[in-house]
Amino acid sequence: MMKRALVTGVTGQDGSYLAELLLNEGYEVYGMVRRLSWENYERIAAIRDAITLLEADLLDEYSLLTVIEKVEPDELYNLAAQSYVPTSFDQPVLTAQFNALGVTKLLEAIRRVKPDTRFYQASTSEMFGKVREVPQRETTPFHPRSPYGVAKVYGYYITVNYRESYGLHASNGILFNHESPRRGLKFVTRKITDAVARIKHGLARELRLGNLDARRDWGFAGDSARAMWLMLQQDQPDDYVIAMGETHSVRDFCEIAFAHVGLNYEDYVVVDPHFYRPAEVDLLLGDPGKARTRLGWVPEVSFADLVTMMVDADMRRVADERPLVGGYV
Ligand code: NAP
Ligand code: F7E
Repeated sequence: MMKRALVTGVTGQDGSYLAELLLNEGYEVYGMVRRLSWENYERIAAIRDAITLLEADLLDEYSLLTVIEKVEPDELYNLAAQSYVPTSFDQPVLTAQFNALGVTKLLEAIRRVKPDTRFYQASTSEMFGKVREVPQRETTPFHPRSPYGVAKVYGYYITVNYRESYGLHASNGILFNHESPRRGLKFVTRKITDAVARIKHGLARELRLGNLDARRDWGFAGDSARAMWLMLQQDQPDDYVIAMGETHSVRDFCEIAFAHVGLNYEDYVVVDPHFYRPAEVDLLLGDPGKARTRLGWVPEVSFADLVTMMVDADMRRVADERPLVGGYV
């Protein structure tokens, strides 16, 4: 019998890659979507007819119970979240309701309806925040720097707690930043590659950014989706850091992205304090050793290839004037 997987956040960047991977692995794929006044299925357009979409919301535990009763999933991947760090400073309560309590609601629904469901929680390197050691690994203490990070620490520990209390097969992927041509346009990588394309095509003159010295361990979202799936194929649930093991600054990203189309970023990038955060995460660098050894996970796309993949995709989109994927700046 085909395995059934339920993906929350299927309309997001990661959900779309994961749903594709699960289809390729032979799963019956169900995606949870919330009701919006306008369908935002751009990222899953290519697989829309191959998956089943069901409406529910992380805020509404009854809708989660109903979806789990209907699907009876073998695996549930919880990718739904308010995922933009600056918004978490403006909407701290809503962020906690989605990213913290939403996880409890899902775990509790699984416990009541189908406790043998394997559960993946989308945890994040933002939990390390003001980092206590470099590189960060599974044992590094957390020190989140935003309401987003704080809420995700709750999501992490409630997942560990349901594993320890009720024996659920529940795992945390502690994923470092991962990007793609499907990344939302407000995140810094996609903001840069979109601007490079618009500047190159004469549609924009400058790019306004915040802290150019922030450093991140950036990887490709398709590689990250494989890591999520691998975690749920293990006999025992556990927590894993997923990272490239390299760190680069926002400035480095700009330099490579502009240079790829023959431009010098210094001629176009303007630092604008409007994009500074109340508290910054200065440096992230992950140690993916455990994932490599235990899961056999190895990323296939390098940092440089990721940047050029994103620039090339935005160059094609801007040239074709295709509708934007991931929202509008
Ligand atoms: P994303 O593109 O922003 O997608 C978020 C998804 O969550 C969207 O499908 C969104 O639906 C859905 N969602 C938001 N609020 C919801 C609610 N109340 N009920 C139901 N669905 C809701 O994020 P992503 O980059 O794919 O990230 C996926 C997950 O990994 C998130 O939990 C994020 O926090 C975490 N994470 C991401 C990274 C990264 O670098 N990308 C790293 C570590 C962890 P709509 O389409 O309706 O808005
Ligand atoms: O910022 C700096 C900014 O918004 C990266 C989410 O997926 O990854 C993501 O969170 C860095 C920060 O991602 C601009 O200050 C400078 O230091 O692309 P970002 P993020 O905050 O790291 C983690 C792992 C998640 O879990 C989150 O869900 O870039 N930066 N100038 C800027 N950032 C933005 N957005 N815009 C700027 O103009």
